[in-house]
Amino acid sequence: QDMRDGLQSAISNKSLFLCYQPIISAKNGNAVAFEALLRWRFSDKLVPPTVFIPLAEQSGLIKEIGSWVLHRACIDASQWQDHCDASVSVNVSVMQLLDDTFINDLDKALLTSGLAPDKLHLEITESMFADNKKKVVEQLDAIKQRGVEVSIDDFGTGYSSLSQLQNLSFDTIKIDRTFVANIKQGGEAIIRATIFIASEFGCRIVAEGVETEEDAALLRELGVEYLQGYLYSKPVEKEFLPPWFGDGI
Ligand code: G
Ligand code: G
Ligand code: MN
Ligand code: NA
Repeated sequence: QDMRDGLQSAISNKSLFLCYQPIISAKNGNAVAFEALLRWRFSDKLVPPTVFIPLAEQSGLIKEIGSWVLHRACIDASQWQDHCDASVSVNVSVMQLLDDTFINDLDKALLTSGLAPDKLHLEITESMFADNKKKVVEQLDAIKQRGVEVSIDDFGTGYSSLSQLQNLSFDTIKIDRTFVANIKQGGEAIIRATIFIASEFGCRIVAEGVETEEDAALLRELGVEYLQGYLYSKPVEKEFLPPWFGDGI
């Protein structure tokens, strides 16, 4: 309850902030995008998003918080466009996506920031298709109409079947970090299969949770084009991002 009250005033008292983690081209090491990851400072501690995002969803605050994230991320990205072409990748929860105000909010964020729509990627999880498939597809169509890109996050961990994913236009598949973590214990087969699916669907592939040079070398050999993980950088506030010069994707 205490935490819920805190979250209620988190936007106005500026205790929410975004960190960014680079997504790197396996070819040349440039940053092609930065994933925005939300952080909340509550009574001098950082509450993990795995705790406060569900809380925000239960209380309906996710609308307001999600809208803040979208606007902040678009403004930050439009500022780094001055020296770097990298896109920004924003996580969107299912409740947020399905809300009637979402598309309107998206338009506002693009308009006020001046960010080119193709520099914005929205990350959704495949488990979103479990219920409400029709409404999810409608929203994704509206997003795509605006030229904004869609990534499937945590691929392979959700409950969707491949048949649910067909006919959906998405641009990027993100291989979940659990498969990278056990790449030597069966993960490799899943990664190979995912790369095949991505090429059939004509979309890009990002591997998450790349922690060692060995992981990176293996993934590169398998044909993964984009890499993300602690090897390159932890999520950090934008002031602390190393000055990668992105080509953009
Ligand atoms: O950032 P990690 O550092 O702890 O993120 C944990 C989880 O929280 C991830 O699944 C991530 O997708 C989710 N998350 C982080 N930031 C956001 C956000 O802005 N919105 C939503 N909906 N989820 C987020
Ligand atoms: O679900 P999503 O993919 O949005 O979550 C991203 C989460 O993964 C964040 O919590 C982020 O801090 C974390 N993360 C990013 N890179 C690494 C990594 O190399 N190793 C581990 N263990 N976690 C990572
Ligand atoms: Mn993500
Ligand atoms: Na993920």
